[in-house]
Amino acid sequence: MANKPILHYFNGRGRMESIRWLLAAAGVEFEEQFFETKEQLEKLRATALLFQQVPMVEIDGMKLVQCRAILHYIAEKHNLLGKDLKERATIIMYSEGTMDLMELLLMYPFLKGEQQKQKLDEITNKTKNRYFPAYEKVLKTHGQNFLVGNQMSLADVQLIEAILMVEETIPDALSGFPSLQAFKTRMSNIPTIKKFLAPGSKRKSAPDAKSAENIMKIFQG
Ligand code: GSH
Repeated sequence: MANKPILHYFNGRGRMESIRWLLAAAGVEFEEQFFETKEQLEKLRATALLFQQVPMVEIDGMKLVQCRAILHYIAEKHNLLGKDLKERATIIMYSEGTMDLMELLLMYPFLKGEQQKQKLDEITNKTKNRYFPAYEKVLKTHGQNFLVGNQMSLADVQLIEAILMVEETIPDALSGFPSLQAFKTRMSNIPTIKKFLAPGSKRKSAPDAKSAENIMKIFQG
C-alpha cells in the first residue's frame, strides 16, 4: 500500500488547512509532523524546504512546497480537477477566488485593535459584495450541485472551507445567498466531509490569542 502523505507544518490552520481539507474530502489518510519551535523550523528549512517556506508535503516520493502546486497535484490525482482543460481552468479560477478570500482571513487572528477592525470591515465587504455573490450566481445559473461539471472538485472543497471560515467571523454571512446555503448543507453531508467536520478529525481551529503568539514566535526572525 502506498505511504500516507506526511504534512509538515505547525499545529494550526494557516496555509496547510486547505490541503488537509482536500485530502480529507478525497478520503485520503495523512500523517502530520508539527514543528513547535523556531529551531525545529530551521532544521526543516536546512534539509527539506526548497524556498525555506512551509507548507511542505511528502507525497509519492516528492517533497512538495507551494500550496497551489500541492493542491493541484492532490486534486489531479484524485479526479478533483475537472475532465478537460476548460473545466480545469474554471476550477482553478474559482479556487483562486476562495484562496484570495481565505488569505484575508488568515491574518485576521494575528491582528489587534484598529488593524483587526479594519481587516474585519474588508472581509465583510469583500465576502458580501465580491466573493459570495460570484459563487451564488454560478450555482444559481446552472442549478447543479457543484460549481463545475456537476461533480465535486477542488473548487467546491475550497468554497465550503471558506464559507465555514467566514461564518466563524461573520455569523450571518450567508444570509441573502440561498444557493450557497443549500451548497453548504449538501457539501457538509458528503461522507468524507462529514467525517472531517466531526470532532476528533485533523481539522484545525482558528488560533486563539495564545497560539497566535506562539506561531508568531516560530516565524519571527
Ligand atoms: N507561496 C507560498 C505557498 O503558497 O506555499 C507561501 C508560503 C508561506 O508564506 N509560508 C509561510 C512561511 O513559511 C508560513 S504559512 N513563512 C516564512 C518565510 O516566508 O520565510
